[in-house]
Amino acid sequence: MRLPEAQMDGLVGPTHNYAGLSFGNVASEKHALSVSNPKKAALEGLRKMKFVHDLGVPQLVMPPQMRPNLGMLRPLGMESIEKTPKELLHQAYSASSMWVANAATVSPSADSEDGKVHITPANLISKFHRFIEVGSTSALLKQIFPSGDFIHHSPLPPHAIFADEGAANHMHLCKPDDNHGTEIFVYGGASRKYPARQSLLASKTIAGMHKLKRTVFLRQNPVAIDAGVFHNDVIAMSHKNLFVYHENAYEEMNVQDLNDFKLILIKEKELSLENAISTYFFNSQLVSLPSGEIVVIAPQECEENAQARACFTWLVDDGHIAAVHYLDVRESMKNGGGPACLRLRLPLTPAELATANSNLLLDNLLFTTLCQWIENHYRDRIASDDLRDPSLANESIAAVSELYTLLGLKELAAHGR
Ligand code: SUG
Repeated sequence: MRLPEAQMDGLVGPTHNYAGLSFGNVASEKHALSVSNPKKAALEGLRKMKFVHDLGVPQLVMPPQMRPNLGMLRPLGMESIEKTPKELLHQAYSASSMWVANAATVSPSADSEDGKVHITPANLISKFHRFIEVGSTSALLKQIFPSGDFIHHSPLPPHAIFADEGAANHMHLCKPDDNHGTEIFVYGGASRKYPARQSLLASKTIAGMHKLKRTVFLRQNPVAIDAGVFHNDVIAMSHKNLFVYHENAYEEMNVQDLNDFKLILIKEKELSLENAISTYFFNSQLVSLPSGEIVVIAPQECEENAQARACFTWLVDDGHIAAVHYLDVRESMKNGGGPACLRLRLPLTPAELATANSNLLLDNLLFTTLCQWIENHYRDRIASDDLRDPSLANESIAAVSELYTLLGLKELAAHGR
């Protein structure tokens, strides 16, 4: 029996809504201004965490950030929710910190010359509603991993040349029994339609800061970006020595660099780019069980799509994965966030994991407590006009404040940008 790679999920916050803020993310654009259900969203995410915990995988909870982000609004002269322009309100209210695959790039100690775990919070420069997560994310990560085994870097400078979206564009491949491996960084190609959200300079700078021994840099295929692949984790999935990717994922790929690993190419005729994006097949979450077997947690949408279901069936039949579990995270999916977007992988040794803030480690008691907290505080509908309602602001801030106390975390309300 071994310790599987730990997972940390972002708990969906009480202001989860559909504001159409992410140009290039087709689900976010499609559902812009529709009515959200924050209670359902938070419970879906929490049930996924419980499912992973029940598989025997260590599961941590990353709490939501305080929204609306008054620390961002006040210096801009916005003293009242009623008078704040709608487009700014949408930014201030976004619960986007739930997608912790964009929180940071994490490199395991085995990959680094100094034998430390390196963490660089993403600067999220491409979208303003995400950029305002960065201060609180950095502070939270330090509270979650306070030990000297972890090196917390500052986010890269907030400029487009350093555009960085964290683990969603980063993969770590290694042998099944050895964390020492190769880190793959994926950066944007020259898209004609949508902006690329990760720059090569950002990826190379992080690789240098993390003192990585073995790296590979892959350029995204602009055809994929233009079809709606705004992050690598929408077109490839990986875990341990397994790397599954779509034919149209990269501009070119030197497979010699990845000879040590099991590369599985999914062809366009097996799963069209369109179906890959609509089902979020590649945003499935691969996890190892204590037995060493790899299982996958896939969005429910994959079970309902013949091509995606068939691809999973052959991955199981050919012995690459032991089982596929389809879970419903539809509220998050409607904003372009699947099972893998909701989690940050923590490839830690047992000793390193033991130093993490244990208040955030999910167990049956914390699960029940969080379910109750959600039931007590969350609305089951938020429409765009509700963002003007000061009582939504007050109740959301009170709820998150209560949660921080409950989890023994320092209040982060003061963090603006
Ligand atoms: O940054 N959606 C997120 C989804 C992030 C998905 N993460 C990964 N692929 N790892 C984004 O585009 C939409 C919010 C809105 O429109 O209200 C949003 O931010």
